[in-house]
Amino acid sequence: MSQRPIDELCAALQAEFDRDSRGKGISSLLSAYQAEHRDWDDWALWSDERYTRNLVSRGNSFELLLLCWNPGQESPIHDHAGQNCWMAVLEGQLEEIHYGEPENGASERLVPLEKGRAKSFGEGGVAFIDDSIAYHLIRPAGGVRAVSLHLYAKPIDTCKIFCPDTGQAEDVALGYHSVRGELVGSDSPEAIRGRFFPGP
Ligand code: CSS
Ligand code: FE2
Repeated sequence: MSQRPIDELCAALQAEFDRDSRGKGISSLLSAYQAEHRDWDDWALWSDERYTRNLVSRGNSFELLLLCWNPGQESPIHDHAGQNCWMAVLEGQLEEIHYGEPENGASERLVPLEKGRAKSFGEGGVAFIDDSIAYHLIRPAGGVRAVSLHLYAKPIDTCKIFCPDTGQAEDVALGYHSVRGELVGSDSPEAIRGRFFPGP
């Protein structure tokens, strides 16, 4: 049986991390996959409650997720737990807004997060971020739903989300809506309830 193109992509991503641990060629691999294949369509699932996180593959060096966004849904402002994050738009358009640390640094005073640049990524576009660049918020643009492929290296199980008005951070657990097309039951170990994850 021939391998699914998305699994061939995973093998190529693994080979790239083995070759260069910083993942220099990852963006090109994601972009080439987007241009040629639509097999991800089988595993795209939407929820009315919030954007969904659907696992494609997870190993020691990275996890690959399909995120499905309805118009009006958005991520909280978040960090990436010290890991690298690549985001490739498969369908639709996604807006990314950067946020920086509040200027008061370590002081107790509550100040709004500093808003940075906003940028839209269309089909085939690939964004990269890590915590040294910025925190960010992602949402679909143009009033239509969107699908994106997210690669975290290494996998991320928890991250911080930030209140834009006070800069206050909160730790959240990240869970999956589905794994390779199979919905995750709410009593499963993968179904960690968090803000990034559909509730009951
Ligand atoms: N980090 C968010 C998506 S925006 S990169 C998540 O994994 O749910
Ligand atoms: Fe993110």
